[in-house]
Amino acid sequence: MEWWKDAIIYQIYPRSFQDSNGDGIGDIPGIISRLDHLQELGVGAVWLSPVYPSPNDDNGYDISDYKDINPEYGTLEDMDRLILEAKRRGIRILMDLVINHTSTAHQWFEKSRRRIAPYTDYYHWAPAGPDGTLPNNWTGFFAEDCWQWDDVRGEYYLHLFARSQADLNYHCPQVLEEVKEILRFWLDRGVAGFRCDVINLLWKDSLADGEKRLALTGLEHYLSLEGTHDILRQLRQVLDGYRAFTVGETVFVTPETARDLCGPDRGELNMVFSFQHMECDQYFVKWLKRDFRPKRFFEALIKWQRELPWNAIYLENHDQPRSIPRFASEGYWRESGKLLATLLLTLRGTPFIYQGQEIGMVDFDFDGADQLDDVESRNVDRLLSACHVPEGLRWRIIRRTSRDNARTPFQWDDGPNAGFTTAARPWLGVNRNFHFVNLADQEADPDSIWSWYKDLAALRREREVLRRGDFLWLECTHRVFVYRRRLGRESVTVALNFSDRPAWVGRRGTLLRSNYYRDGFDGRLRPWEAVILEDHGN
Ligand code: ISL
Ligand code: CA
Repeated sequence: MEWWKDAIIYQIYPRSFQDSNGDGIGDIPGIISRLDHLQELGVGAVWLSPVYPSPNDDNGYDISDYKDINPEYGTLEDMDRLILEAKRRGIRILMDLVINHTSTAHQWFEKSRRRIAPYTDYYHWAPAGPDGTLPNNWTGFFAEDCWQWDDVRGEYYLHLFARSQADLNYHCPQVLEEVKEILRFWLDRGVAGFRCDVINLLWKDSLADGEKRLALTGLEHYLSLEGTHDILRQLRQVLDGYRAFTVGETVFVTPETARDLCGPDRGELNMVFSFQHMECDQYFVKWLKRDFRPKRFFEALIKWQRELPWNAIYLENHDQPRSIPRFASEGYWRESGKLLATLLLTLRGTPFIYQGQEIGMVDFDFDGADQLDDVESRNVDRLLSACHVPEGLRWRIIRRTSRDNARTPFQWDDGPNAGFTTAARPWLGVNRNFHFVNLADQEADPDSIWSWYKDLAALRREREVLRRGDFLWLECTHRVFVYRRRLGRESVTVALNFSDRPAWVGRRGTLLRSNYYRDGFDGRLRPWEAVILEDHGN
């Protein structure tokens, strides 16, 4: 049963969801206490960003033990309780599987750096280059070198991400066996599957120099290689025993390369998170002007809708700025939140809602760099400052790109710290707009973004055409996107106006939904209006 074709999946960033014990850090008991919220929203599964023990250099994406829970978040018993309590509400739990790298605090790394068998080759170790330089010319994802010298071993190790995230070496066969064990460990506890972090980078074919590029030199030595496909097929054999689900986070994929990773005949992943539609907003550093191009965004979506039979649909996650200021307009905050919800929940594929998206949370309102936590932002800040970029400019760049934008605590109500924690200070600042943007207010308001999400989730459950129907685009201009979903004789049209001005579209039909009050639809869309129409005569 492909349950994931009918479900909406909700991403939780555990550190920022709900604190239960007043230490300012979200935790698993906190998540359990909020399961009713997720059930009300109508989600079928929850993906938890990492909850494993971790030094938190990259907030849990640096794992030091794959078979335990970070004491900050709770215990294995709490996790078991979460799985059970979620199941009682018809919600599955997905874990984040981060197997491209481990934390350097993992005991595998401790043993590997001491050359203790069988761990000696668990990581990519290399001596200095001939003239005492780094082993190769690769560059990493986080604005730092991707080689780090280790005194204990007397060699460098590879880290494509932060210095404390050492890349695992899949040329060493034990590594994959360890990963299979990890899968079984969690699947036996009742987890329904995994979101697989940067999963198309696992296999490095060699450590030879890469072709020089502006960013990520060395990419051709590890991007979506056959070795990775082979690993995924081996993991699939374990997963199949549990009928488990996987979504891969896959960087720099095209529909063609994505199909190789998640095509139904491939026996690898069930779907992937691709990035092309997310790259349709460019910031011109020179003018620092946001330049989101709706047409390119629609075209990217259309391309992926057409070329893959099924895929993951998302507009937000813990690495990206919030979607309302990014793709729509804070000036039309409510309309924009609903418009983006309409897009997310009516495209073909499995929609992923990121925590806070359902109440229209927006980017952080920090006052300065000292309030940042994200390792990437801090590295970028250091790099720009080394290049003598003035502070004001640095700050503007970081504000627009920082991953902390999406990581501020969930805004539950308008009490202290938005109901996230009873601590005086949460681990990351709460957005001061929580007085206007919070769940409690929106629950009381049938016209809120939250109510709209619930309503559309229900509509999607009722109308199979919205889940399983074909996708056909009808209009795609620099601000208007119109498409049709069709299943047998059922047909529904969605029309979206991504602009502050009214727009005309050449479609009619019975109005099912609009994010404005109106009786019928005459073809004229108001600013940031989204309508869903029932088509006739098909
Ligand atoms: O977030 C990014 C840029 O701002 C991406 O390049 C991101 O680093 C990439 O998508 C990989 O992300 C995943 O792996 C990282 C982790 O920091 C991210 O949070 C995770 O989603 C390393 O594990
Ligand atoms: Ca806590």
